[in-house]
Amino acid sequence: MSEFIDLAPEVAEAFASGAPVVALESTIISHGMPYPQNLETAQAVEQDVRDNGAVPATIAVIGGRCKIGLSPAELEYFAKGSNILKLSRRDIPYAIAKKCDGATTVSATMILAEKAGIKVFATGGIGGVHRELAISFDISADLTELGKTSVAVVCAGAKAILDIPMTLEHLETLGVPVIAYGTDEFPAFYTVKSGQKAPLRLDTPEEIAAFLASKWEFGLEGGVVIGNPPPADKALALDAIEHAIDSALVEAKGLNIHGRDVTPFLLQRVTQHTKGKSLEANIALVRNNARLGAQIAVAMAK
Ligand code: PSU
Ligand code: MN
Repeated sequence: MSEFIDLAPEVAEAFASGAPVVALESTIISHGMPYPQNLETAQAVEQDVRDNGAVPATIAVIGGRCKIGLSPAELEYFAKGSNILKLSRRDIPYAIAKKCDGATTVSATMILAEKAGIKVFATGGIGGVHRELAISFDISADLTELGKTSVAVVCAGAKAILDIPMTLEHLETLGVPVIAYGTDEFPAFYTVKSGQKAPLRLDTPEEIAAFLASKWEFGLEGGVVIGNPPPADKALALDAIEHAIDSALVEAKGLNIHGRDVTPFLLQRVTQHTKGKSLEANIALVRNNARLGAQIAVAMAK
């Protein structure tokens, strides 16, 4: 194990006994949801992983140490904390050298999960190609990471704040398999449908485990996107979310929000515009992804 990494006791035990482990990210806690829903969700998600036979490892950087698994007090700190950096790949060395506290995005969580030997990671949604790419040139570092780091990311697709067709095109260019779970369509986070057919479809955790084994045992490095549709009873209809997204995008432009602040800003505004309905959907889908992530990790351990 790298000298920069600390394993939580529960995770160290899981490694020692060969028990399945699922990585979880911390940006969704610190920058993706408001308090206290973020804390309740982070705790529920960890329990969902346990209830499905795996051990949760929420990943973050504390005082420059890369933490694989957080204690309940650390989880609370990330939910309440205000001076917590948002870390993607480029920011990790800064956080380590300056002994900062940082929440890991999908890209940074994938890196630390891979270094710790964790193959499955569950989150809400991945970053992607932003709308009006030609103006902002904003493509999430998550996509580049998926192109090279061998971790499976269970998510509810990409949010409709993004350009989903361009995101799928870019993932193809990067050689990243995109699998829809139990459906033909790539999910769009808040909504079950995105209007885009997923490139691949698999229907059971065992099929996904076999897919991952074929990819990595053959030496085809890089990540995999597993798009798990949000639970139907909490998912939103497209017309319920479209207006909220459009308003949030206009506001972001007016306020000249850019770089790493764009996604947290849009998420926060969409939550306000939908009067919390999008947050409810967000919580339900993260938990749904944690359950599937655990089932995949269990199938891989067999
Ligand atoms: N999707 C969510 N909530 C989040 C994020 C995505 O539903 O909090 C976070 C993830 O950590 C993702 C990051 O990796 O946003 C992408 O940020 P950016 O668009 O700046 O690359
Ligand atoms: Mn960006």
